[in-house]
Amino acid sequence: MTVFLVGFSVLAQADVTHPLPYSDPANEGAWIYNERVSDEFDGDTIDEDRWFIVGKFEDGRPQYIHPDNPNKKVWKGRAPSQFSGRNYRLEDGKLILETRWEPDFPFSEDVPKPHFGPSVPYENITTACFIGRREFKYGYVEIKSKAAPAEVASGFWSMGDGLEFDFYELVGHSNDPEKNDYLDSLLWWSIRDWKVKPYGKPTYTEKRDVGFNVADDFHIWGVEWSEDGIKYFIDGKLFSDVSAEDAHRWALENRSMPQVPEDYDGYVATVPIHLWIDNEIFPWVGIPTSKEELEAGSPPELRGDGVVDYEIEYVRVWQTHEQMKQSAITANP
Ligand SMILES: [Ca+2]
Ligand SMILES: [Ca+2]
Ligand SMILES: [Ca+2]
Repeated sequence: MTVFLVGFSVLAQADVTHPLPYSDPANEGAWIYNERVSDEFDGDTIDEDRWFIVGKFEDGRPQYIHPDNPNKKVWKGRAPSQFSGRNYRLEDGKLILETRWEPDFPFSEDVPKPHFGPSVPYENITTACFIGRREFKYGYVEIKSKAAPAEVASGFWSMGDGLEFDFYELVGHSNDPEKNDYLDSLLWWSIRDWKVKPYGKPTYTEKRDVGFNVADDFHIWGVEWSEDGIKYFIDGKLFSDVSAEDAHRWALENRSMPQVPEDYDGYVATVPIHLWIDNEIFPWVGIPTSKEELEAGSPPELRGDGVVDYEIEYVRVWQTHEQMKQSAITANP
């Protein structure tokens, strides 16, 4: 009888058409692939019911209108780079986000005041941004990707109500030889609170060397996220294990000016999120000032066109039965 039940439960859970988390090939977590928010990027076109492509062109101008909330102010990118809806392609089952040296782009005249870093105009460089249109809360989020080998951040992150949850912001190359070895293998991930001053500062963050150059090859980044905390996996191996209590403690110890109240709960990753995949120039890291500088980290055969690639094989989200039920209750249609 026991044998029969074990066999039955394996059959019920195994699904030949859906992959399993790389760190859990036996599916001990009973993960169910969430088709609504995952994307294998194996088709010929982007499913725009799934993704908002920021800065799509209409009448020769990039448009910044959110399809689900036309009155919402849409961020145009981290200046000097601006999001362009032209900066992607689908190739060999991958989504390729392009950062381009494009001085002739019809850049916005706004000079944004960022929360962090200097105020600089939009100029010279365009990047891509995909925002998931459907939300979910808790689960196992995995991306197989290769960062751009350039002085531009390749990002995989998310936003929820008052929450920013950054899975990674990878800089594959720095034009400063003294910083390059540090930056090209640095994982920076954070939970940020946009509801409490100082807005957008981390309530938990880690900056750690992953031991390889993030732009050299594809790697699998997995984040198991629940109300109890976060387990971070790289290429199937546990890299970081942070309980909700750890995040709570970190916030109380590190959040000052103003100091957060004693009863502040730093584990703010407790609301539904929308996924973001994008490239951003981080002015505090460095700004490429020419086509040559943008492509300085590229292999010689890929230099000269003024384009660098951030490659994404897939984005997958799994949830437990209970998490899926909860997400379905709160999700947008
Ligand atoms: Ca794929
Ligand atoms: Ca390094
Ligand atoms: Ca190139």
